[in-house]
Amino acid sequence: MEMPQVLEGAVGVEEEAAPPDRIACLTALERKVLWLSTWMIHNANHLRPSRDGLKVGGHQASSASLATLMTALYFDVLRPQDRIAVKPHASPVFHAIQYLLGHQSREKLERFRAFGGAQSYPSRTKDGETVDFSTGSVGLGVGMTLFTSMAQDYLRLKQLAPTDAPAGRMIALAGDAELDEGNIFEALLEGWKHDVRNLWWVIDYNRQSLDAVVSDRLFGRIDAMFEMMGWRVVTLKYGRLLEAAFARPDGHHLREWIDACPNSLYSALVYKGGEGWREHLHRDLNRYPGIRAILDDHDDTALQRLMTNLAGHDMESILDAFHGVADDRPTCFIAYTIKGYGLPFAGHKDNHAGLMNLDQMASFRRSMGVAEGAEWDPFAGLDVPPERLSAFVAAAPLAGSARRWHDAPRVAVPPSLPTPRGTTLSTQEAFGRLLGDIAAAGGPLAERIVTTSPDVTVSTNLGPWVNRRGIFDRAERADTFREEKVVSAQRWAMSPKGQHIELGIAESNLFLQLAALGLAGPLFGTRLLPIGTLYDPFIKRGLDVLNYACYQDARFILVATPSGITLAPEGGAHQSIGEPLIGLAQPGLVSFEPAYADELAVLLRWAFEEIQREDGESVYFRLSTRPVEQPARKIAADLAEAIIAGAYWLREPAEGAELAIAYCGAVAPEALAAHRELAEDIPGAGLLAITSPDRLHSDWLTARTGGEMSVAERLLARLRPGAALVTVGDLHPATLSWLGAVAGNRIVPMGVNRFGQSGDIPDLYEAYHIDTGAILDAAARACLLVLR
Ligand SMILES: Cc1ncc(C[n+]2csc(CCOP(=O)(O)OP(=O)(O)O)c2C)c(N)n1
Ligand SMILES: [Mg+2]
Repeated sequence: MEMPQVLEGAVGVEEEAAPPDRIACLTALERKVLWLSTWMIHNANHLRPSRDGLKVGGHQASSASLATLMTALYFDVLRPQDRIAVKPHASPVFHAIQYLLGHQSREKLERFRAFGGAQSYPSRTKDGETVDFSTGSVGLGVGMTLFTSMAQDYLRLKQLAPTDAPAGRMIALAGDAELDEGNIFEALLEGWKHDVRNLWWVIDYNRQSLDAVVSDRLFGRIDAMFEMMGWRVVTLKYGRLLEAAFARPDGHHLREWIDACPNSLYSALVYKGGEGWREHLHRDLNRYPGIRAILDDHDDTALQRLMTNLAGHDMESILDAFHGVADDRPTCFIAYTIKGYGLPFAGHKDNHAGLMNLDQMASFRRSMGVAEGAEWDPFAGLDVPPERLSAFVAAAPLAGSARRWHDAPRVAVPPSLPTPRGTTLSTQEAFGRLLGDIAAAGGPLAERIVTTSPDVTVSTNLGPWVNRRGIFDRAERADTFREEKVVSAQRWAMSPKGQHIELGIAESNLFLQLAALGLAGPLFGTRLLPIGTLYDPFIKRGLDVLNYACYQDARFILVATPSGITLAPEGGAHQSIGEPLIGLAQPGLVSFEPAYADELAVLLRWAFEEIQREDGESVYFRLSTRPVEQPARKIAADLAEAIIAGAYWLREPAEGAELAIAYCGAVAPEALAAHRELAEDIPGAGLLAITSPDRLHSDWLTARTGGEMSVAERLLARLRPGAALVTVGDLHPATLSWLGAVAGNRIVPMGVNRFGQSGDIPDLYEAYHIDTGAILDAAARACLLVLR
């Protein structure tokens, strides 16, 4: 059999080279994709023995809804450079398609939702290369495609990615209820501001969410909204059967009837089938002879097929729509579909978690022509010969290789970064200067750093960097204030050369942008070193998105500043408390809270390496605006190592000391003062500088299971067993209180666990008991505990 020739990447060429039986092959594959996805879920729930009594789940109805669209995309439309985010609960369809493409094993399908098997929701880190973007938290995969398209533009406009091949299209397959998520609208607006291109959002418009049928009023607005943002909207409403019926005499009455049919009635009738349609059409349209003729021509089965013939299940309509778009304008396809299409619970409002029972599955299997025992066979029961189908699949542009990720060369990082000069500095100031110096020095590191911030560029001290490196835009845009000779400390000209992406105030967008930039290596073959800045308390605004970015192993540096009640006059609404616990608990993110500029210089350099290490993580710096007197010292290699490991003795304790104070971050001056006073009564007391509660903690956990001594244990071993330990920081006390369990020290954890308020640092530190006096009191209490 002759292999059809498919040329990669050239718009419109696929049409010419397409084999004549393309529709037959695709329709057959669609049947198989529906079958396999349904069977995979059935197998997981009914045939695999359960050891814990839990329902396994899976989404047969949500999968059926996308079977046609995904078949069209994966076997015909997508090119290797396109990247796709799949609606989370269509994961079974995705795995079935990868299986047919030869990129997924039968074992993994049999173990769908089991340990080591195909994942419930497509996961980059667990399912591997076939997945471009992880999904799961609805709305985020959709937004992710938009920011990845911006990342692609960033690279291409700077010639950092090859421009001889066409740009990839960033494609999201979205459930209609995903559009309720606010992050979608935030992303849309940002995308419009940045003139985003090469973006397709395909909306699986089945008019059902998890709980119910969605509001009729909603979609009247959706297309207008996309158009307002400069998108092309392609509505795929009726399939060819229905269009043919509408073209018959009186057919327009049928169209008007369906157009006016409320979502909930349409869904209910889909569920009821031919008889239900007949009853309603008879009641409402019987006066038209043409409609009576249509009803007479269709038995119940044919009438159900006709009335459910929406364009999102009509292969030819879908292919026409996708191939009809040849430019880079962002395009929203609103594809009318049916949730559970082809399955017995199609259209039922409660079908989201519905699973076919054994009898339903048996009759579905027979209707699919699949013999018992041939359930996993890739091409059994189809009306196109298997060898023809396998040749067709082999010719799909995505069939060639399972490799979807690029190897991106590492960016060289200098052995050290110069410590910002100054006797009194805040860590935020130090950060600004460090980046400013990197910008001035130039070279490979400076070329690959890209910064981004949600409207807090200046107030998080990115100014020195931006002044040297400029703001990114697809077009050149002048700095009007500068041209008009109005004095300003900030240069604000924009161009494709710029290396700062300025976002509007939407923390969710910041984290999606960081996720996209942080995947530039595997997605586009060129590593970027993204740095995002925001105020520490607003991490929580974007927290699910930060988690999403980490879940798919995107690599970036997050600089959160200002932080804590140390922000003093700004007041409680801007003062963060629990964020260090996020730093401690968030997988894929390592956090630091240094006190001094020289520590930050060591850590920032390390972070540029860490985010490039194969099993590295993203890095979160919690910084402060408080000017702090800097230690006069040169950092030797062993001290640098300790700073990175999370702690070092700023004042060494005497061997077997009775007491130590352990501090983290901006309270360093109070801790030093308290230590100085204590030294008179307890001469051997130690002062432990903690740069990363997170690193110390995770090292302690690892060491406990490995039987080795952890960094924290080694440090605390200097003290007498059971010695008193006071921990203090402008952070929730639980961040450090676990230290008491490391070596059995009597601990008094201090920190902030109430909302902050306006004030100056002396007033606030006193009111929240993290001032010198409070540390001394705590030390006294801790010593009493030891004596008791
Ligand atoms: C952020 C978030 N909240 C809630 C859920 C639970 N959830 C999963 S699917 C879904 C509704 C899906 O409706 P739709 O997007 O229309 O997809 P359909 O199943 O209709 O294809 C919900 C609420 C989730 N996955 N993510
Ligand atoms: Mg839906």
